[in-house]
Amino acid sequence: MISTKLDSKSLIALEDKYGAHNYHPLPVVLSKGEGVYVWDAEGKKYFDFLSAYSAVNQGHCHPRIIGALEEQSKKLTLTSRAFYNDMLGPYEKYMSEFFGYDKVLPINTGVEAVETALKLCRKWAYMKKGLQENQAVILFASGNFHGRTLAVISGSVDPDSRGGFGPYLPGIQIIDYNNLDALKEALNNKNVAGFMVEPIQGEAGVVVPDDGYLASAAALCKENNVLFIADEVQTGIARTGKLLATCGNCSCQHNCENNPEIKPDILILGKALSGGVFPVSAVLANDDIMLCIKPGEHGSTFGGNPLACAVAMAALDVVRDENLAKNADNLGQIFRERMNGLVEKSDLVTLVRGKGLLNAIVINDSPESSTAWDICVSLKDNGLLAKPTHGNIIRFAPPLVMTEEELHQCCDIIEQTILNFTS
Ligand code: IF1
Repeated sequence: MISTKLDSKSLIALEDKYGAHNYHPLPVVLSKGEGVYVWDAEGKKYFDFLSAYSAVNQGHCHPRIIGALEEQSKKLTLTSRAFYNDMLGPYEKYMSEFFGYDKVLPINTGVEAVETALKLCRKWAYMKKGLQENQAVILFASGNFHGRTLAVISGSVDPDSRGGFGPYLPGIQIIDYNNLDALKEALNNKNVAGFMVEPIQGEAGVVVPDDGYLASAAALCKENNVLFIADEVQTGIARTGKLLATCGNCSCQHNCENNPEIKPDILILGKALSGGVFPVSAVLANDDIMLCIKPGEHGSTFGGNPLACAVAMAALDVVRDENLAKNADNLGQIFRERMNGLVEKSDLVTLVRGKGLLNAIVINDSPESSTAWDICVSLKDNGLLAKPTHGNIIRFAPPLVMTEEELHQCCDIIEQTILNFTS
């Protein structure tokens, strides 16, 4: 076990001096995690209500996932795709069956999977839809977050993510999120090849679209021979109370009857696909789309490595065997009920929204104020870690292995912190 003897203050000073300043973390230094808990360098215990941005859905250091990691790491970790390996085929079969697609393209980080989907969509547009070379347009929704590469920030409207990094990639058009008229209008352009969308926008502050928006958007795309591309990097793998937020046609056993069938033409997964152990992402599609990319046209040194295959299968086994979608659904309802109670009692909280265990509360102050940040610092002092987004919104996304009793304990902490909060 690696043990640093430094205290939190010195560890923060090290990051400040030697690390690039591309983050502004909450002042807490974590050194251990187990299930729904993390511990700081001084040994103080916290409930984790961020789950590494929904990567740790299965809880920290899940023994089954770590077991798979340990076992495989002693056997074979990386071959590159220059050779076959004995884990990739079984993993690809597992993934395709688990999510109901013909094929999977394995890659590493979320944003690489998004890039893969964009490339696949463009290729399909030229090979199958018959667009003229270099003419393809992919629609993005305003308020989106799909990662940090140049292609992806070219489709962002967030000045922090985008500003100062130009020139931007052409062939991207941004339309209003949750607005079917905007989509219809954009689809008049025959060069549109795809629509990239998050089923719930995480970074925008857990923005849940109207019921029926996703299904209608998918139907409009189909009518216009445009690929409906779902970025489920954050919403996928049981986070929103179903295996997928677009669930309706996959092989999961969860209750999807309130959801009309939405089957994305391209499905993008990441984060919790590895239970947060290391980066594992994937793009799924059927043959007519996936086979548009040929040998040599796309890939990555680490994509599909045997270690990732072992870890991801264990991570998905846990989601299925521990019924994490159902648990997220149940606990999410309790959480929103409790937070709605708080909205009644406190002038500081105006709204709670979300699905499953992807939720946010809106703080009654301007996005420029430091109130939400200060509340998160108080929450930390009271033993619960969460992070503000877009100034006055606090996102709450605990690991999905939480028990009902633990959730009530957490709601008590949130309630007490907010009722006692004075700026
Ligand atoms: C950071 C937010 C979450 C994502 C969706 C792709 C990616 C992400 C829907 C890229 C990544 C992360 C990255 C992290 C902050 C974070 C985030 F607050 F910015 F919006 F989760 F809510 N699609 N989201 O949410 O995946 O390449 O990072 O593996 O600091 O950038 P990645």
